[in-house]
Amino acid sequence: MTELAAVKAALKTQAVETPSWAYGNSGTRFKVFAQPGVPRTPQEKLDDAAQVHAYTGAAPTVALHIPWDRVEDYAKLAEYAEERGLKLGTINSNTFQDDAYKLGSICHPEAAVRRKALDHLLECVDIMDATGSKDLKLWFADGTNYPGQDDVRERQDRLTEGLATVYERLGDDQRMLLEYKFFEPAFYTTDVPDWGTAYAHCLKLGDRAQVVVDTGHHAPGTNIEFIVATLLREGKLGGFDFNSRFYADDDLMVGAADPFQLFRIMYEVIRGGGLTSDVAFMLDQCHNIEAKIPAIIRSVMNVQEATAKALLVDREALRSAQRSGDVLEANAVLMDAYNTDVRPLLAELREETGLDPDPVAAYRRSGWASKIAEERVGGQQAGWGA
Ligand code: LRH
Ligand code: MN
Ligand code: MN
Repeated sequence: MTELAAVKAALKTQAVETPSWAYGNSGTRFKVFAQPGVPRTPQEKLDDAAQVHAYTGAAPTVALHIPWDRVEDYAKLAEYAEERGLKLGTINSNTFQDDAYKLGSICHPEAAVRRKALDHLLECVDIMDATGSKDLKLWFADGTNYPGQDDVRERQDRLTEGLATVYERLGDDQRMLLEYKFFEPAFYTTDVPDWGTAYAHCLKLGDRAQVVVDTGHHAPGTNIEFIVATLLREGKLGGFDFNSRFYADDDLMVGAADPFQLFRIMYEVIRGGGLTSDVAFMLDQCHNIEAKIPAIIRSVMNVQEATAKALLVDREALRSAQRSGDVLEANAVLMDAYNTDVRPLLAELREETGLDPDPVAAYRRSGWASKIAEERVGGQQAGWGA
């Protein structure tokens, strides 16, 4: 295989999971700007996700968030997805929007609240059994706002206990993906604030517990690619929640704020064998002011572009520059790949697989946006308040 053919072959295998909540209305705590035609049901979110997959050919799975995507019959929802060429992906738990969770969920000081949270997490595994989902993604809003508010160590003990119970409930082919976030909604301590804490818990739990890197969940200046490289070395990188941040957990389109960072991350993924393993590439985004479906298409393309550039790194040349201590040359090799315009390559790849070379333009021409604007009245808010 020529080098370019190998790059193309690798790109063809990459799948990006889209989140159901990105299709619904969303906003900040100041205002939700409703858009015409947004889905009213989980089924309609899947209809939109099918559009993204139809034009990119690279978004075959959709993540659900429970209870935002609550339905009577999850097996039926999985069938609905399959009829549209999709599969249901990661099940995301939600232990952050009930009044009971004011002081936390599985780290809450009261046993009754911990039990409620645990029951929800166990229900999420039941849902996975029904949908055929392989991954359970856990993110906890747990933490404290004031020094002394609760015992930080005891909260870790409660977390350990709760996670172990969920882990034991998992099937042999199911994984638990633990997500960290450095702050928000808690401002003083967060119970899973960083990759180290998540890693320590996952290590204790076992092989089927891995860490999720949400790219928006780090302090400014954090070297995320180093975290990625480390987790991959340890066999503990479960996947990504991709998005962009300028200031906090902005949930903007992946690759929009810092495409170079995304390239560096993808380089470490490829370097560590993560493209051919079971690292999950998921989006976790909200499209507050831009049209949602084309933004999600754009996001999938951004991941593909960063991946293509990372695949184009001349690894031989890089290694030889690194070994001979040629700092400038090593950096130049990396930058050469980053500065390559991979759009023609990706367009060619799409044409080879029977897709339109320009997925956003093809979607715009399709008339789907005006069809749903006409047909759907009273679209659902993504998550918050849903
Ligand atoms: C938390 C988070 C987590 C949630 C999602 C809606 O900030 O990143 O992944 O499930 O947002
Ligand atoms: Mn996330
Ligand atoms: Mn987030």
